[in-house]
Amino acid sequence: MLDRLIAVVRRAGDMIRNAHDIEKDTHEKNGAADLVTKYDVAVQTFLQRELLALVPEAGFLGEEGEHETLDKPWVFVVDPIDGTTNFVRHMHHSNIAVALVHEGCVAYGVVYNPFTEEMFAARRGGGAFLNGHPIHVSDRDMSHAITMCGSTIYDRRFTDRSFSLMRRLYDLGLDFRRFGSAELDVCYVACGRAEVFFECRLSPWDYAAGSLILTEAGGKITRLDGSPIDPYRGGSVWATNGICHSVLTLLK
Ligand code: LIP
Repeated sequence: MLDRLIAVVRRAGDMIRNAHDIEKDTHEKNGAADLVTKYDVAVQTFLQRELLALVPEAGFLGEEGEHETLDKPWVFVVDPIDGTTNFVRHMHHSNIAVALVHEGCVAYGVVYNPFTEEMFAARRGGGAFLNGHPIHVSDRDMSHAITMCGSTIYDRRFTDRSFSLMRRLYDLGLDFRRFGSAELDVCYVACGRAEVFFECRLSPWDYAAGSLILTEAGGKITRLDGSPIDPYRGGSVWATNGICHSVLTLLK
């Protein structure tokens, strides 16, 4: 099944890599921080058709469009373009994220950046891979940690907390990065490029696929209060290499 999911996501990546006139038919959903392009819609339509052909009995929870009930045993949780603003501005740091969830537990995760052709993938219990090669989190402690952050631009109620956390983690660690794509941030922790990622509020499609890739790579992911994440309901995300996870207790 993982190989078949990868094949579908790779074809969707061709749609993004070949995109043109991106700014045309781009509009704001909830303000300038929440964009949707014609490619978000086209890629999600493609993914829904192809993924449900693989698992016809599954539900589908995608970023764009209506959200159906989640009472089916199998559910796809999909972000057709995670890092939409990066995509619109040709930053080439965006991805397609597909999670296949079984009874509320992520069973398969695929995160693909079509610009770098980096395919992160995992099956529960089967390890995590980047372009077919095993990946693992780093063993760096917090003093050597690079922290990636999200600024929760959709909801300015979290601005002060986001920047306060970022400053405290900067003081505890080595440096910080803000890349603009949560799923890739989580995968960068999984492959050891960084040690910590947090964001005060995300939608489930922004982290569901990456959450399995990270845990299969030896990392840990929870809410900022330490509670478990939910692949169906959004909230905060605290993703680490495991060694740095306990820093959370210093951030209360
Ligand atoms: C993005 C996330 C990012 C967050 C942005 C945005 P989108 O997802 O991946 O971490 O900070 O505000 O939500 O909307 O580009 O798919």
